Amino acid sequence: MIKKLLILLICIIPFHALCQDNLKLWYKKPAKVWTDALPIGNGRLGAMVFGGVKRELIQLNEATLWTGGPVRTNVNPDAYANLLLAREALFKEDDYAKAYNYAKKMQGYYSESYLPLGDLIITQDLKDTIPSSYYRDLNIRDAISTTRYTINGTTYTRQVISSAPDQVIVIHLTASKAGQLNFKVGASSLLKYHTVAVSANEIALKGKAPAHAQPNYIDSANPITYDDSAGCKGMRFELQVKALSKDGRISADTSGITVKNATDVTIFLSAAASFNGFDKCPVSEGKDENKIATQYLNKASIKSWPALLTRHYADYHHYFNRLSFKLATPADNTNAKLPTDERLISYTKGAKDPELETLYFQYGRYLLISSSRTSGVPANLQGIWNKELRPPWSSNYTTNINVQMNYWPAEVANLSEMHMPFIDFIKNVAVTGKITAKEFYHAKGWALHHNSDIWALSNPVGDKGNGDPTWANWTMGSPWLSQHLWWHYQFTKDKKYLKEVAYPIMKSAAEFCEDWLVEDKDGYLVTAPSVSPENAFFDDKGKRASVSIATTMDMSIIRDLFTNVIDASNELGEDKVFRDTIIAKKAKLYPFHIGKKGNLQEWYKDWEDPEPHHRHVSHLFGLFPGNQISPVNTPELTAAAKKTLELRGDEGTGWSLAWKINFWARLLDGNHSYKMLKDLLRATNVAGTNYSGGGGSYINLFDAHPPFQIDGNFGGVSGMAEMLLQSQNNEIQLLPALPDAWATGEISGLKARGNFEVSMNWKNKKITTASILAVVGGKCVIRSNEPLKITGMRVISKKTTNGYVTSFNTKKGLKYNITGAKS
Ligand code: FUC
Repeated sequence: MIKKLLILLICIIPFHALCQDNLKLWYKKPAKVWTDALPIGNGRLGAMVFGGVKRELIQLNEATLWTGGPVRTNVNPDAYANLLLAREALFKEDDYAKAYNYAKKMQGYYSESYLPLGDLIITQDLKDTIPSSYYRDLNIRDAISTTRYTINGTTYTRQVISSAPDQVIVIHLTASKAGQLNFKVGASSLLKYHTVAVSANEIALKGKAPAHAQPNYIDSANPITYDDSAGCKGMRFELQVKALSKDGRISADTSGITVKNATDVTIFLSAAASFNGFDKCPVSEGKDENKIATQYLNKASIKSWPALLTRHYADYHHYFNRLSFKLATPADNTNAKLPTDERLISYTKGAKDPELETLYFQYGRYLLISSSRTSGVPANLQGIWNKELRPPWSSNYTTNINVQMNYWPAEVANLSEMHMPFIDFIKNVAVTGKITAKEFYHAKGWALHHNSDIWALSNPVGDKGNGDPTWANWTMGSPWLSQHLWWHYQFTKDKKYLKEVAYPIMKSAAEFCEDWLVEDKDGYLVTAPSVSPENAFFDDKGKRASVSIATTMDMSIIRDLFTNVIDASNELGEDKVFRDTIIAKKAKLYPFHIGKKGNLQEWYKDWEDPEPHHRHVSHLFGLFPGNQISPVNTPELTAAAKKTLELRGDEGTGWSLAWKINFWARLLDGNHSYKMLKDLLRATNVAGTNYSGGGGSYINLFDAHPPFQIDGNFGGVSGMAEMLLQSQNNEIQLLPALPDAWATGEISGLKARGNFEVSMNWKNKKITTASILAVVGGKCVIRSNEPLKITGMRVISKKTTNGYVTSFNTKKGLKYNITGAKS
């Protein structure tokens, strides 16, 4: 009764998220493999908590710990001559194989790799090892992981947080009976290191990162090198571990910290690397990692566990509690009562469980808050969680879909601040990208290719000729990343940011595009060489090829940038001369084509696909994340986009499934989006790399590419948001793609462009009540499936062929309450 009253009370106070009470991943057994373990993170320090009984493993990461050093000599002086030759082969000879070979000669070096920091191992001195009860969870409402088990009548509890305000990971251990905690804490790393005993209760692991690691897909006799004769590359790092207890005895030596006869122990983990910015040598110009880690440790370790928790909760709730999402749940939702591993498996077999879907949504928000808070260091392919020395695809920033997908939900899911590390990264890559544009292509502006890293690498990769141009020579990084600069403005309406940060970088990307575009024989502006990531075609002679002219993706991305640059310069009321040139060039861009199968053509010509079900669906960029194709504005292209998706099929790796949720939402087909969501949520335990049929989710709800890749988690959140709210066409569309399975529900705290905060309740697929908070004011246009009333205003909902349109002016800071006109 008291518990019920408490929940009721909590629900009345304005933190709606507290009412969403399904916010836990929990299990009845410890993690066996890494993708069973539970992620925590403060945006810089990450950990995977295994929840072991006798032996606990907490695998650690630090977001800035990468191989390598600044990109200083990564220029290929032969690139420009080969660019001219590639163009000649394409335009004069239609020789795609020749163009492919010239493209290889335009490459620079590979990117660096994101690294694991180390393992913390707690070995408990226990006579029995089989507990009479066992429980572990990750509570994403509070960002805390708990492991609890009972052995020989004593209950042991371990809680772990990664605190952003205190910049440490804290492990709090208790025993229900006095003096029962006896354990040893040790730390190790896959990198070069040595351990020192700092004091009677503290050890430190001092290490060094490699100067270079070859990507894991490159066969190399010597893939990891530590030496750098220039004394620049290969950062230093330090992990400090300190244990405190009120009653136990603690001692430390280089093998670890030993705790005896304690009842309550707090372990503090502090870590730092010498990374000092993308353009500084981490060795000779590096930060003092010892000083930074020591300062954090000293400040945190004088605080009590309750005080640390209070500060951690306040920080985390500030972001997480902005959004709450509930769906009507069947009265007997037995699936929701299962531990998460069994729950996911039975959901995969067909059990209905809307609460698992809303949990998945909030888990994605949790992961973004936990992995994206370090300036200039956005979430990489694995967020901040990686255990491998040579991780898949270097766990780097892959820019032909992956890093952008990480940030699709940032604005709409009300985590605009978490977008900033990516925006700061774009500022860095716009600096190195200027050198790449000039040195490789004799072009203005900045260029970026399909891979980058913490050093803001921007060149085409491939170790000068070893990369496959199908991915390595994709040149559209700068215009695509610029989309995020514009989105942040659209959602915040922050003009100062637009003027000082976004517009100059967007303009510089447009200048690169101007120089990169060439005229074809019909006078269209086209890109060449051009690829459609990472797909191929059969050319007119039936030969398989991949490097050609003006792929639909290239043209769509440039069209997107040009439109945004025009809009941005209009918003700022400046740069008219440049705007007019871009308007003129935009009109000459090679247009969309509908192919003989009724699909949106992927290539310059209507070529056949050797892999019709390829995981990339790059030619639909204009549908999502772009806004060039929509049922309201371009019905014919929309039909072609739909056909394309049908031909591509529903299968795909994790991120591909996630992308398709977004596509179908933009086609306003909620049931198909929902089908893709269910596919993304299907349980998988595939450990290695598997492109065919393995996409889904591991039991810790990490996205399975396979292997684990975090983009699908974030793309999934974005897709679910797109099903409920869209705002890409200067209007807010409420419930555009609601599936039958979500007929009744409520969401509060979604964001729409124009800086509107939207909440909605719906029943039987119809809005009952909604509200729009005009954070900055301005005109608001709503598109809805039924006519609407706005409390205290006389507005008319105009019937159109695509729902009803209601327009009104808003005042800054006011909330507008909406009801369905018929309700
Ligand atoms: C692209 C994709 C792969 C993978 C890699 C990180 O190359 O085609 O599937 O996601 O990035």
